[in-house]
Amino acid sequence: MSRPVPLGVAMIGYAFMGKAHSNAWRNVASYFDVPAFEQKVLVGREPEQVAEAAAKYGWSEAATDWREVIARDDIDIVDICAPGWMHAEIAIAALGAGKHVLVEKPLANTLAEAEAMVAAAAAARARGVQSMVGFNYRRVPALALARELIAEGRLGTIRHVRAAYLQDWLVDPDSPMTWRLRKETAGSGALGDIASHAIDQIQHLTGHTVLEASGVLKTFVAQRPGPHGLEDVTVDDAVWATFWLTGDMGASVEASRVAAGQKNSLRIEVYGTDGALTFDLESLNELNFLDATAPVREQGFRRILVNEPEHPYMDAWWPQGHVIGWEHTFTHQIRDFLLAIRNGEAPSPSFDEGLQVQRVLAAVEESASNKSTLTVVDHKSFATVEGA
Ligand code: SOE
Repeated sequence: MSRPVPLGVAMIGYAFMGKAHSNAWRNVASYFDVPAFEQKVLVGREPEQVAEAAAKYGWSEAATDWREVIARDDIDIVDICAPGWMHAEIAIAALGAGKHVLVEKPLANTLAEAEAMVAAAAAARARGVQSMVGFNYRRVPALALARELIAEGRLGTIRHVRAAYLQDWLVDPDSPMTWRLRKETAGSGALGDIASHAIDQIQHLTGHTVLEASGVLKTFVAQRPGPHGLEDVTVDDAVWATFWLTGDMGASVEASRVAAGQKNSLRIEVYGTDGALTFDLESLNELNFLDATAPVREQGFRRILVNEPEHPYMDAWWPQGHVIGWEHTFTHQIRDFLLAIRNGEAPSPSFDEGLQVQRVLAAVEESASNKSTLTVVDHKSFATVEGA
């Protein structure tokens, strides 16, 4: 479906994710063998701000009308870094116009939007037009290695996985309202924003999918300063969820954006019959591995520094031991997206995989709203803190 190279790229949105994706577009061809492309146009609503961002981030043009941009004949790829409420409309239109689409996670704000995006992606794929959702942590070399070890059976049968994604950028009750704190623009709070990464990891690392979900959602700060005074927060600050998956596997996920002191800590633990793995995004070059088949006297987690040329993606960067960063995962993501387009293959995670995560998010929300948790009857309070 693609025109002869170079592929023309348009990006919608230039905030945090637009900055991270732009960095990846600017660097990918310097380190990986990818088809030729041009960073043609950056799209945003504020003309002066988007023009400044385009110049800063290496885009040839700036525009304010995404519909006009996706209709252009010189655009082959649309990278959607806009807020979640815009994902479905832009992606469906771009796919319909024959453009390959990369969209930030989660796929959509609602299950219905996600299902419509999957239908559009299937129709486009039949015409050779590819689509991908940006769960970038799949491209952390340490997590890609973890998946290889699990697939090779080094952990045996996986029994359970624990994941926690903790941040604290909302711990101050006076932190102002943003689109991420309104249900109509974000869909949900910590659940869709960061628990979605953990849920994708649990399924991707193990190859199993969630069958049953239960959860509780909590909004600790009910109102925050908005443009016209205090405004109701309509999404969760934190979520606790438990899952049952195929393969008789259990899992738990917690996510919070008010976990004081935790800056961007995605911790994952995988426990199997023959071994275990632990990972922390704040030490993303390291994977801790336990071989439970070793003689007990020798057992213990050992640290693998995932910076050898043999490790996923690492042969493109520096000699062994020269660590990489959070932003490299976006470069790996763009590399894989471009290679899939060149090879006429469906990139992963596909919109279908994004829909599976969306189904899990919806199940947690429904469980939380059904109040399926039971009250501990006649509990005795041992509170010793005044007013606890
Ligand atoms: C939330 O602040 C956030 O930016 C997420 O939206 C990203 O997906 C995550 O990678 C970093 O934190």
